[in-house]
This record gives sequence, structure tokens and C-alpha cells, in this order.
Amino acid sequence: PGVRPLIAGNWKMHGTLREAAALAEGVRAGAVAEALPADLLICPPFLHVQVLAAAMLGQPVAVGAQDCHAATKGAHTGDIAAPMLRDVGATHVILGHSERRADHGETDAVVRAKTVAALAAGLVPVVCVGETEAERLAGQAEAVVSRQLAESLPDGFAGVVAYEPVWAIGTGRTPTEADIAAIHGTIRAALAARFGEAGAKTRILYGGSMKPGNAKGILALPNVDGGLVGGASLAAADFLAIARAA
Ligand code: G2H
Repeated sequence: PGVRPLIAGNWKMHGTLREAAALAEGVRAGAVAEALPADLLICPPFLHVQVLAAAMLGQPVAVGAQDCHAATKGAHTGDIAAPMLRDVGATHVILGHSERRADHGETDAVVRAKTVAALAAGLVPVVCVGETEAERLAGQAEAVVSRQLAESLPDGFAGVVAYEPVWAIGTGRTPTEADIAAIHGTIRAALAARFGEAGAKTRILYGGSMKPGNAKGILALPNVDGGLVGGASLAAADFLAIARAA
């Protein structure tokens, strides 16, 4: 209660430009056809951000990227700076996704620096945290997530947090609703303790194998303010069904 949910699609490394445009149009058409109970965000690969941001201008679908560099410019071959994303119309950026942490060795300190850069550029950062399966089995889930939050979020943070247990990503497995509620409660307490009123209102998304069939139960949990959806965001009908469940 209070904050309007956010349903964010993380398209990862999928789709041609033509497919991306068709998917975005499907989401847009659904969003204008009915009054959905959630804000919508789609995060295509970098290459498609500019075209989709232009297509979604003035529409009820925000467009974001999946990463940015911590610097505003410079000799960083292959990277994209936060002001470049803002320049082409992006409003959000996913940071610290576990696939970035794993594939590119992103540490909490790197994620924090990128978050600072995103905020400075006027982008809303969607900062991801989450434990591995080994960490959960060792009873360390809450400790790991608390550490990632403390070290990945800069002072003055204003954005979105996404809890994504690594072992639930793309696997079809999800934590129990009780486990999701417990971690989200821990995240809320940490945000409120550090950021006060802003932390109490920060949207905390759940991510990891969210789909139409499990969205209603997860999105009804306390301190779950939306979802970060991977696989199921690649079909407009599934993505809209999840938004409808918010
Ligand atoms: C978690 C999620 C989206 P999926 O990575 O960020 O992906 O829904 O495919 O598990």
C-alpha cells in the first residue's frame, strides 16, 4: 500500500531490432487498452534503447538499459555511459544484476559507483541483490543481501531495489512466499534505517522466475512492490498478465 507497483522487463541479450520493436508495441498496446495497476518498464539491449525510447515517448511504458559505466566518458572500449542513456531517452538502468556480477566480476563497490553515475545522470537505478544457492543453504541469505545492500547503495540513494535470488533466475524455481516476505522485510528495514522516509517508500521488486502463474501470490506479499521479470517479459501477453496481477 502506498507505492504503485513497478513491473520491469529485463530482456537480457534477446531479440533483433524488429522483434524488440514488436514486443514493445505489444506491451504498449496492452498498457493503453486497460488500466493496469502497475507502472511498466522495459529494458532492452543497449542497441535497441534509443529506438524503443523514441517509440514509447508519451506512452505508459518506460524504457531503461541493463547496465552503464561508472564514468561519464573516457577510454572505456565497449562501454556505455549513463548520460548517453539519458540522452537517447532512457529513464532507468538495471545495475548489479547477478549476471553482470558473475560475467563481468562486478563487485558491490563497482555497483555503487555505477549507481552514483546513474543518479547523477538523472536515471532511476534498479539495483539488484540476491544470494546464491550455496549461501542460502548455509543460512546466509539475509546476511549476504544485507551486505550487498549496504555496500551497493550510495548515500542519498533514490531508486529501486530488486531482490533476485541467484538460484531462482531462469530456473523455474522460486523461494517460498514466506522466504520472499522475510527477505523483503529485511531489505525494507535496512532501507528505512539508512534512508528514513525515502527508504520506507523505496520500491522493492522481486525477481527470479516470475511468471503469470506465480505473480499474484508473490506480488501480494508485504514489501513486494513489483517484479523484475526476465524470461516471461519476452512475451507481451505474459508480461501484461504479470502487471495485471500487481
Ligand atoms: C532474473 C529475472 C530477470 P528470469 O534475472 O531479471 O530473470 O525471470 O528469467 O528468472
